[in-house]
Amino acid sequence: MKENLRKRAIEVLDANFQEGGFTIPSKGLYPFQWKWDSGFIAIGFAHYDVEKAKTEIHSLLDAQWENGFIPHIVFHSDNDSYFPGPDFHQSERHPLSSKKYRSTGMTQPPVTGFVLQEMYRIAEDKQDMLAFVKDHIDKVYANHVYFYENRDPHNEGLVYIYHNWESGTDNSPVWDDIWSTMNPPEYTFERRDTTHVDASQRPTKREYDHYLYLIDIAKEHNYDDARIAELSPFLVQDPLFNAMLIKSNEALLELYKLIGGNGDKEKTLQQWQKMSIRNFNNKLFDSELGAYVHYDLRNGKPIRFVSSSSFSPLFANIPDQERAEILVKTMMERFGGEGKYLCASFDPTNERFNPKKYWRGPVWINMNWVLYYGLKNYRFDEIAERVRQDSIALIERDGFFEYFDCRKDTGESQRTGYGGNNFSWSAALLLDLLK
Ligand code: 2M8
Repeated sequence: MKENLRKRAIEVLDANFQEGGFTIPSKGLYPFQWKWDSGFIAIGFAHYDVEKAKTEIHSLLDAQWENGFIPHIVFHSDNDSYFPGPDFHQSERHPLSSKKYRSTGMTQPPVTGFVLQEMYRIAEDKQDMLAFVKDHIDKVYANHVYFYENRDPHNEGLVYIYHNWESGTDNSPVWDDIWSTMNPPEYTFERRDTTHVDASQRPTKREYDHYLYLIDIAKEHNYDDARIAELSPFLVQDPLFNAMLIKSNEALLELYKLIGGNGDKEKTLQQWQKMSIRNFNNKLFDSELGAYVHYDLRNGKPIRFVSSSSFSPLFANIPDQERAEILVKTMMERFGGEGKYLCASFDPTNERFNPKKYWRGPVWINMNWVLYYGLKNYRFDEIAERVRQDSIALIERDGFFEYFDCRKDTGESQRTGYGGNNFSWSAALLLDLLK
């Protein structure tokens, strides 16, 4: 059984690997390289094809801008099956953008640091992988410098995102109240996602108007970070995004120690860690909800909802043990009921929860992977094991889908894996969870 799943996961990943040396998340729906997908995919490859894992990360970092920024999509090829493509994003307006690749002018959660460490952990030939890490780590470090220098206007050690696509959790209900502060124009455009996936499982047309409008504002200012920080109606400190940054800081620190001779960078990383972890705990923990929440930097207030992002700080060792216990209690009470697979992407007890709609409720394997290791960090071994088993069970039930219905009894006659099929990170992270 396990062997069969493993074999199928490898088939999915290999079929999505492209000649240009990168892997698409899912055929048709997502035909380019995405930043955080790329990291999770490399972890999967590391289990059976180390060269592909290296190629994946190398090609992502090859698209880095001169200011250290790494874009959320690298448009390696012309492909009109995705909207919005490079002609809409026009990231070349930024003077320091890559001259080699077209890309978006927004980013995604900074996973690459901890991905390098995972690749090192998994690799059998440690020396060979350390040589790869040594050749690439400074680029990842430069990406963190970019974040701390350009995305942290109040020097809190907490970086902002200016677009919901930067969060990775695209249409989370967490953003609904921000959308209601905006009134974007009605754009005329041809959606491509809904030609690949049932529209009821994707964001609405009106939500897309908001997404496009935010890009237009950034474009108008040539993707200048300071102008965006001043003007974007969407400016959020996201617990998931910041937890990924903190986890990657920790990974870079440990890898630099292994490499040796990088005392200055180690010192800077330690300073960032101290400030980021302190302010993360002070600013983003909501003791009434018993969870970390997003902070709306534009409107100066917390966004008080519990989502799977609320638990991601466990992965980055951010809470102390006592707080970790509170978090897990919240997770089990709201998300962990008997009839449910862990872990829904949004609070199942909230009226905004939708078990079929993208980031408004379904289970995502990448988030489960983050939670699995997070729970292990604090010795919640039984719950961690449940997250692992649930991830495997969902893939066995539905296949290698993009997201899954968390209800054990859905009452549906139709399949309950949603979005894109043969989805790369579901396959890649299953390989890691299976061993
Ligand atoms: C989804 O996002 C893209 C935009 O970036 C889309 O809907 O077109 C998200 O799930 C995101 O987290 C993911 O990286 C991307 C590719 O898998 O798809």
